Amino acid sequence: MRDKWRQVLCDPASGCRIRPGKPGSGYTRVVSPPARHYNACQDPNPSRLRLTQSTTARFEIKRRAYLSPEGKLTGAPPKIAADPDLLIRLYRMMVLVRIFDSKAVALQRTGQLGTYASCLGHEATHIGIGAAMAKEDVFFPMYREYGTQLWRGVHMDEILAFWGGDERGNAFRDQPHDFPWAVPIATQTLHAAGAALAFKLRGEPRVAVTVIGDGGTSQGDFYEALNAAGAFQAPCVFVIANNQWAISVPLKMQTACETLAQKAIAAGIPGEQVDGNDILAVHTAMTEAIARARDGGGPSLIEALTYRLSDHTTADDARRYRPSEEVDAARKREPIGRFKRFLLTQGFWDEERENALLSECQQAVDEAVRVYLALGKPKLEDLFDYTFAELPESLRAQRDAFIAGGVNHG
Ligand SMILES: Cc1ncc(C[n+]2csc(CCOP(=O)(O)OP(=O)(O)O)c2C)c(N)n1
Ligand SMILES: [Mg+2]
Repeated sequence: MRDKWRQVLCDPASGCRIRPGKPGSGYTRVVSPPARHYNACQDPNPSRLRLTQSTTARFEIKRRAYLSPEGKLTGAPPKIAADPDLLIRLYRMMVLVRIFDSKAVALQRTGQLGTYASCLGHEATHIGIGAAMAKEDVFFPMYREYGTQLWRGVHMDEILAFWGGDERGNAFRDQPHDFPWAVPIATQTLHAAGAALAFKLRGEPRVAVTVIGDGGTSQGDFYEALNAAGAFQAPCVFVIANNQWAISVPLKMQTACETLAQKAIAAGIPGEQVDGNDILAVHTAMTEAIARARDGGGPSLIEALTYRLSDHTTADDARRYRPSEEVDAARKREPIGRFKRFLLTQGFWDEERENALLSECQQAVDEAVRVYLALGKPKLEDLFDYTFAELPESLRAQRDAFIAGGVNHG
């Protein structure tokens, strides 16, 4: 067989390009990957023989940021920057969450709460997500997105009850459609994709929003959820809260990918990175993605770049594996300080209002703690009753035995 353009011969058995060698020596193989040359040999259309390899698609990942770590606008402001009422509501919630978070850690340290997963440093990501959602949308959290949840109407005493080991904390009294916390990593992404498909099939204009960590993106469930949402064009927004660590595993050991947002490419859905410490960026990216999903434009993936300023949970000591210089550098980019500086320079905020806010938040947190501590002991059967709408027959006996042996527990 003869490749007329390159004037080389092709070995039909191996598919390799070959060139005549010295007389009498037979053919000498030309160094050429067989797979690449195979196409040329098999192609019945000689005019395409030049294209042994071509580019079928190209991708790029965009990164969005509006506020520098100093709180200055880095370019044209997004729409939300002209809405001072909303900006102040966002700021107030960020401050409340931070005060709540530090109180929850203190409760655990004094034996009044179980293990607790802090959200220190994630405030812009979490609240930016919540504020972009409509009430009728459904949120599928992992285990530290209190900012999203509080914005959506979950109560601080419910969060404390959950981390106090009380199932009543999972039954949100003012947000009954949102899903409870999902500690098994990545499972919530499958729930979100499934619910989104249900919204689509029922013709409901609702969007499922879910959050996963950087470590969670290595789980098979995550890829399955992305793929299914893409295949069904389900109204689902996936957010990766990339806080750079999965307990003690740093991002560079988690993946060879340059970005986590590019994981969207294999699912055929849009993916972008945002500065997760810039609430203007998170809110704007989320608003666009949610609107697209609601209008039938399908799912998307947003990677929010942030940093876990705390230990993984109160059961962890990050000083054992994380350089303090890295944490110090991350603290300079944290979300609340930069947003406050922005509000101050815009004339939307002042120190008098700040002081009033701090004492209001402290009072609200103290009241939530009072409600939590007054909740009383949960019932043993809550473990079953808050998990199943209808208990499967096989578990009924277990439930009865558990109650009967109750004196030996808790
Ligand atoms: C399926 C599963 N495997 C392992 C764990 C143990 N585990 C709990 S948190 C965690 C790390 C998660 O890291 P990441 O997804 O980055 O979220 P982050 O905690 O940093 O917000 C692991 C491995 C788990 N909960 N579920
Ligand atoms: Mg992480």
